[in-house]
Order: sequence, then C-alpha cells, then structure tokens
Amino acid sequence: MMRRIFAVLLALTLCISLLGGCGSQKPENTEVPEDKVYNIKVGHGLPDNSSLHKGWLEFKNIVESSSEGKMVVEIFPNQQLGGDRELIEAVQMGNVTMTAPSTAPLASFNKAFYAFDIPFLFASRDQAYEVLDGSAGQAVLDTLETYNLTGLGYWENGFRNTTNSKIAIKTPDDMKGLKIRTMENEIHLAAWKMLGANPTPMAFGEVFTALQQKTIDGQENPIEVIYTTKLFDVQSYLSMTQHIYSPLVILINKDFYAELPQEYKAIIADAEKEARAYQRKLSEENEVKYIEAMKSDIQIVELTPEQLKSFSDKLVSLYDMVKEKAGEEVVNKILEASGKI
Ligand code: KDG
Repeated sequence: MMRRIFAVLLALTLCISLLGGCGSQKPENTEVPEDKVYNIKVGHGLPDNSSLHKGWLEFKNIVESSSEGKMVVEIFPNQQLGGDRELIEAVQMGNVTMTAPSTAPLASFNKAFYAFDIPFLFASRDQAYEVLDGSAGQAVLDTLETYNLTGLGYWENGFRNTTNSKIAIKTPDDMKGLKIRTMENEIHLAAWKMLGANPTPMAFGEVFTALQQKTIDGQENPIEVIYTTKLFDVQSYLSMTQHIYSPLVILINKDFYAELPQEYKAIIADAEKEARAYQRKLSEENEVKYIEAMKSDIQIVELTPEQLKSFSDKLVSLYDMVKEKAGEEVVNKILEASGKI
C-alpha cells in the first residue's frame, strides 16, 4: 500500500515539474541578486517641458524608490539619442532600454500598428484610453514580442492638428498643393495625397529647419509638440483638424525585461501604469495651457463639424488600405472596440 502511494506521489511530482517546464521557455527569475544594480537607459524625442518628459521623470521616481535604488533610470530627452526610428532600433538591439515613439513610425517595423492610422478613429480621449488600455490595444502590443520588443502601454501624444505658413486651412480645398511634412508612414502619406496636399515624409528632427527654410509649407502634430518644439515660431496658421489621435508606445527591450527578477518586473509594470495616468492628465492640461500661450504668435483656426466632415469624407477609402497593411483581424478588433463597426 505504502509503495503504491509513494509511486503515485512520485508520478504527480514529475508531472507538475514537467508541466511547469513546458509552459515557459525560461524559468521565471524569482531571485533578487543582493548587489546587482539594473541600469535603465531611456531615450525620447521631446523637450523637458513636455508631458512625455514629465511622465518619464515620474516613472524614474517610482522605479528608483520602489526598488530602493536597485534599478536606476537615466533619461535622455530631445532626440539626444536619436529620433523615433533610431530609438526603436536601439531598443530592439538593447543599446537603449526604453523609449516612447509615436505609433506611426513603429508601423514600419510592425504592421499591426497601422491600425491606429485610421483617421478620426477615436471620438474622444476617453474613448482612446478605453480602447488602448483594453484587450484590443493589448492585442497590438502583444505583436511586438517577435521584434524583440515588449510594449508596456500607451501614453499620449495627442490629437493632431495642421500648421502651415500660407493659408487658414478649413477644408481640403485649402491645402491643394501645400507641401506638408508627414511622419514616416505610408498610410499618412496616402492620406495627405487624398486630401490634395503635396506630402513629404520626414523624420521629426528635421521638421523645424525645413519649415524655417521653407522647403516645406506645413506639418501636423499635437498641440504640445507644436508648442514645446517651437514649431509655432515658424508657422502662421494652426488649424484644429484633430484628424488623428496619436498614441505613444512605451517600449522596453524584450530580453532585458524577460530576464529581470519577477519583483522588479512588477515594479516596472506598475510604475508604467502610474506614470501613464500622470502623463495623460498632464498632456490634457498642457493642451489648454499651450494653446493659450501661443495664440498671439499663430492664428488658431477652429473648424465646424461640417468642415471636419469634408476631411473624413475624402479619407473613406483609407479603411481598406489600413486593413490590407495591418491585417483585417487586428483592424477589426480596434474598429469594434471604438464602436466603428
Ligand atoms: O518621441 C516622440 C516624438 O518623436 C513624436 O512627437 C513624433 O509625433 C511625432 C512626429 O510628428 O514625428
């Protein structure tokens, strides 16, 4: 009898350990080495007075205090380590640990992100937060793992608006032939062509000089970016086109994150969530503050619902283009979550 019980127990123990081993490629790292310090190098593209930078500072404070200094976060703002494309590559390779690009340039690395390039996708920030923080947003983040990246969450770049040096744009007719800089993203390029403009894709770091030297007439970005990077200084009109909501994606090198002790991984995940809420709140507040701060330097052009519709009407066929690029499944998930289908 005892021998039978012993045999059953042995078989059970074997099963459990085998199952555990099969479930994950590597065993979870639960040990926290006493004297090891983990350095987290963060690079991002915006200045110190942006909500993005303040969000990273909040993240740093939480991570460093919760880990009692065992994780140290160093932040390089203002494109010091490169623009969005370079930073995505650097995080993939592990030369930089974390970054926060717009989803648009990330789409040329990982096509699922084209799903966010549907114009007028989100009706409000709250809806954007709900979709991005829900299962549809998570499904897009999950696709990053094959690119040696882990996506922790979405922060806010904001609703994008159009500036230029020539005309108070109110409808697509006003932008015929205007040389507009777009982000490096094929859907954005196609959209501006459909609107009748003459678009040029360009890295963000070159935009200020290109506007100043008038090699381009205009560009489009959220209010915070237009203000904090002083684009309003070299532009005459700011049309509140609100044509697309631009999320920022918090990326971390996949191997670095996977190999962290479980306790530290949780600290990073929690800090990202807290900093996200803080950054979004600040982004919303800054939008109001910064419109006020620049309105004597640039003419703010408000658009009526009919005028906004004249833009969306021209862009209807983009839906199919986005589906073709990003994949129907992921696009439908986003469209369903945002009540579009
Ligand atoms: O790091 C974020 C910035 O690079 C971002 O604001 C870029 O929206 C962007 C643009 O227009 O390139």
